[in-house]
Amino acid sequence: LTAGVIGCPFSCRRKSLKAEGTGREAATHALNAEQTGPLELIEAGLLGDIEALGWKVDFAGADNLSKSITAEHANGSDPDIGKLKQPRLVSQVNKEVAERVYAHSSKGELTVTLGGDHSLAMATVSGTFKAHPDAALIWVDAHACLTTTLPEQDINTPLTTPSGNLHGCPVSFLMGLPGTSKEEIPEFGWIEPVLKAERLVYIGLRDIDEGERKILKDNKIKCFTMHHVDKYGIGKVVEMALEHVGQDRPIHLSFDVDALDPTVAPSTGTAVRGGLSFREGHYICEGTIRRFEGQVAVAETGRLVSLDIMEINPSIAAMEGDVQQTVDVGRSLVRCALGETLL
Ligand code: DIR
Ligand code: MN
Ligand code: MN
Ligand code: MN
Repeated sequence: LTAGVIGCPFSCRRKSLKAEGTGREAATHALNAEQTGPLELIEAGLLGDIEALGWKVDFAGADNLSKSITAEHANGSDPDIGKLKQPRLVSQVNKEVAERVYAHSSKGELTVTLGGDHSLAMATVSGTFKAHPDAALIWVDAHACLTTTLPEQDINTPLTTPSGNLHGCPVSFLMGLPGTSKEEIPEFGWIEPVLKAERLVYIGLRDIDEGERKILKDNKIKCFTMHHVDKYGIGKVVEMALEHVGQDRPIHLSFDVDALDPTVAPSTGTAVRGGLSFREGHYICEGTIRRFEGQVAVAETGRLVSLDIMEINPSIAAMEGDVQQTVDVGRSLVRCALGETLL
């Protein structure tokens, strides 16, 4: 078994690009200063963790997106499209990462992508679904990451998000929702709408805007919000989620650490109170209770083909120890998804 590990220290937020000086080096520096999550995970020993679980690791480096992260983008020549910030940069980085994910996936490897920004799911889902067209996506997040399409929006820029941050809308692009077509936004024309509504299930949602609520309802997308986690318990929620997407599909698990409660994962950009506990987050990834009737988690299905651990941001810390805690959680989520707690 081989795990292809991709680290992408990357932010969709413009402030990350305000570097001292000019040139690619400055741009890369600025990004890394804001988004060293993957680097910290690697330095903490994640690759050794994975190998200790019996995997062979194919890792190409956590900071070598040199082709995409260019000085040109750092110096303001990437004007907004509608509300979207840094659209060309985000698109280019994702296009490159998508190729890498596909390269691993098409060899039959499990791909682990470390973020960095959750807009990277454009890449990870595109690459994974190209290799596994019948896959299902389990999206663990406080947020739905669906764009809103407002009728009053400028006709040239139908895509809008309240924040303009592209981490708020990767799922829309992957589903091909109105406003995301090649004609409407050619800058993202490489993204194929590979994701069908019935192959997507959310766990952990608790911060949904009105436009997203409508998209979720109109498309009958299965959601297990924090309300459902409280009501049914995480074992039942994961069981129902897997049942919903179908028994034999390959699974892509996209895990935004802001799905966890901020007391569990504090170093993240858009923390929301009332999230998953440490154990609930790990339960989704692992398979410790496979002897319980019917209740299985993602890893123990043996169908996990792609894992994203996203939005670990070591530049955010209110208290000493926050970064360490968040990096440790990310690391143990990966371990659990790769079988650590399987007997
Ligand atoms: C917020 C945050 N809805 C936005 N989205 C996040 O910026 O559009 N998704 N953080 O995970
Ligand atoms: Mn982000
Ligand atoms: Mn989120
Ligand atoms: Mn997210």
